[in-house]
Amino acid sequence: MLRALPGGRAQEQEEAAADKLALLMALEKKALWLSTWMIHQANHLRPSRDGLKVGGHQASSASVATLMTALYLDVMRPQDRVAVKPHAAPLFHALQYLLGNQSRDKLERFRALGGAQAYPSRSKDGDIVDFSTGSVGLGVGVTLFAALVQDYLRLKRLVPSDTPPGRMIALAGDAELDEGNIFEALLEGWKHDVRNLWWVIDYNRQSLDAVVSDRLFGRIDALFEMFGWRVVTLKYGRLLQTAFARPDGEQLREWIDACPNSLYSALVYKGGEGWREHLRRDLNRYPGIRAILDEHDDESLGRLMTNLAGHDMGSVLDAFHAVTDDQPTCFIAYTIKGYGLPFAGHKDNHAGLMNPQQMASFQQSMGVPAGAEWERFAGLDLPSEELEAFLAEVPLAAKSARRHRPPPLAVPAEIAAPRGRNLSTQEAFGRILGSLATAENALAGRVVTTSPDVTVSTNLGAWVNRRGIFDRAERADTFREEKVVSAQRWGMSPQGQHIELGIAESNLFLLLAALGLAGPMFGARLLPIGTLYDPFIKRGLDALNYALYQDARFIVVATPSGITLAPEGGAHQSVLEPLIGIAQPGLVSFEPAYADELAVLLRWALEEIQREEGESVYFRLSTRPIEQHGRTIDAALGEAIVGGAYWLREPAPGAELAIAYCGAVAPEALAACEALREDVPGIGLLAVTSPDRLHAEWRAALARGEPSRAERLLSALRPGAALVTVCDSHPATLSWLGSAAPVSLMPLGVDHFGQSGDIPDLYRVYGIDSDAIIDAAARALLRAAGSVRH
Ligand SMILES: Cc1ncc(C[n+]2csc(CCOP(=O)(O)OP(=O)(O)O)c2C)c(N)n1
Ligand SMILES: [Mg+2]
Repeated sequence: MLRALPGGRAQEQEEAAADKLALLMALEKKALWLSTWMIHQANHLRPSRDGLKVGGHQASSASVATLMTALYLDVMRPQDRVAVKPHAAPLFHALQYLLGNQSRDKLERFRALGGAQAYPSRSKDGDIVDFSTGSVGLGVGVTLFAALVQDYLRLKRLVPSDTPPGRMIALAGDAELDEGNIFEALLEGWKHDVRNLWWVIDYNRQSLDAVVSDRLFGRIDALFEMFGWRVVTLKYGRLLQTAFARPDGEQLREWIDACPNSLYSALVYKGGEGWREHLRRDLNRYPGIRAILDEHDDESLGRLMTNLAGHDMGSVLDAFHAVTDDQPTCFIAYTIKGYGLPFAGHKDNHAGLMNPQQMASFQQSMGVPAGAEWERFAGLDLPSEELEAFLAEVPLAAKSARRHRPPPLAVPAEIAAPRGRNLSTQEAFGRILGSLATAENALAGRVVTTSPDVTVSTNLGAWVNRRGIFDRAERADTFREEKVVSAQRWGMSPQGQHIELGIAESNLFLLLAALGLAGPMFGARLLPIGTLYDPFIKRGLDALNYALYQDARFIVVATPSGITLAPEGGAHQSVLEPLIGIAQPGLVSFEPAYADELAVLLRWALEEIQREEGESVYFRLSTRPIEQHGRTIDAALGEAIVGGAYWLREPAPGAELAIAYCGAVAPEALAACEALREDVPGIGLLAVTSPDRLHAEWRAALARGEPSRAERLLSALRPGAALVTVCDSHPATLSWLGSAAPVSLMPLGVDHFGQSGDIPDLYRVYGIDSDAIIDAAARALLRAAGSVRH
């Protein structure tokens, strides 16, 4: 809605609105052209070297052309942040090109190396992208958590709170609403009373394979309303509304309302003739309808019948501008997939590409002369200067940083290791955070913890007792007020530094994504630490991958883990997670055995997640108390712990045998080492704190042609010596060490489902107790001897 001009000059106001509408419609037309052309030239004009279709989504882009043009070129303000429907990337790039933020060169290299990305990417496309998207549903979900993070920062005054908040906007495909993560997020958002959230659903009634079920959207609006959202439905454009207002127009509205999605889509594709045939058959008895049919030729009838509000710039602008408060709002915008293109409405159009003939006639209809395909205003009826002036005034073009780069927060030189004879890494973690909670430094003020209903059982209790739970409102701890004794103090307030989530690991990782982007997104760094049970990483794995793909920075503490969680049994046991730690890009993983190692590593992690080229960090911890060393860690040992491995028992030069262990099986490895020392006096015991770091460094060193850390460590043994590896996870976690050095390796570990038991029984059954290590050592020694002979 345009603001009233001084003096209430209604006519001028109307004229200005009409001018703006004309400009936006012209630019929408251009964005549609550019997105279509970008895909066309990538597929048809760029020489193919591999025989692969390049792809790109012309139909999906066309479907959101009006909505996105309205948002990017008029509605959005600099502080708003957007997750764009992944397959609308070409249209997104086109709009950024019109705004002068995207180069022609990148558009020409759409989907080629170094060019504009297939799906909007924060890290590859740069500052223009707020949230990466690609895995449908996750981009929608993350906006909700970003809204929560924005509130967290504003309520704590970590960012200015006297400027208006940004709206977190998701442009969602309708089929994205089949993804469960959206509903998990909705529920969580409702609990946290999220604000300033817009989800714009491109309701084109088509997914990839098919036309979406009619029944789905009969319920969607009620569902959003149930969660406190405002629902704005943009159904019919102005042409259709005018037709409905004519005699018998109501019949036409009822006919369209009742028209099944698949028939509507098919008729969109068939065009005027198809509409006429059906309307004649069903509504010919109404004179008003007959008049409408007579007045329209096929082309204009097609235009009328496809005049949905999601393609009607005036309706779209009115709907967006009418929302001025912070209530979460869902816009259900009726659109047509492929609108304005020859395959509009065709159910197979998702990956469809216009062929060269279709493209030639589209180019002609767009009035774009040959050779002027990339010109920003070619073929538009309005003067270039006017278009240029308009674009320069677009709110989003205002020179304010889209991406912030706040400096790192200082991390203390040392974090004290918790004391105690027997400690588990999980308890050590809880105690380290507990003492951090008492620290009055800037760092502690930026730590934010979160957990999906396992806060207490992952040992965050001490931290939460001190730092409190975050809530928009002050809420007393009822149990405390009622004097019910409990170790947990769960007072809630805007000052709280723990965000408690319901049990949904996908939400945990989406929240970590949003928290981990607080610095670049809102200008204030947070140091997020999320806890969960190790096996349930898999439950949120795509969201974790999604968070890391966009370079969000956080610490994940996963505990308990492995079969070491013993009585908890097979359903809770984790096996392959250390391999995720090794293989997952953007994530460094550690599995320390001792409390002092964890203290060194947590300190390092707080720095790592703030480093420009750093990564997020995953700790795999355990509830098993093990005897501690009572040692002091000097700089060299600290460096080795961070590097991934050190000799807990140094081997004699040229030793015949060593054991390498990782994590909670340290006592078994130590016991086996002591038992074997009688027969093999030079035996070494290698403590591996990070198979991931060790593996990565091994590859990097190989590429440089230098000896790797693993190789240097193992070179203390004689070439061909025996090495037993043992871990409470899949044996492949460590078995690669057999390639890093000339050893005869025997890998122990767990490679099938666990069961309830105690540690001695389970370690025996799964072959990772000290007897198993001793047996494996004997076999490895025999093999090693054999390999020397031959
Ligand atoms: C998690 C996930 N599963 C599958 C896909 C493959 N995929 C890409 S788009 C799409 C259909 C999307 O339909 P909709 O959201 O309605 O988008 P539109 O109709 O606007 O193209 C599918 C299944 C994906 N990108 N992500
Ligand atoms: Mg769709």
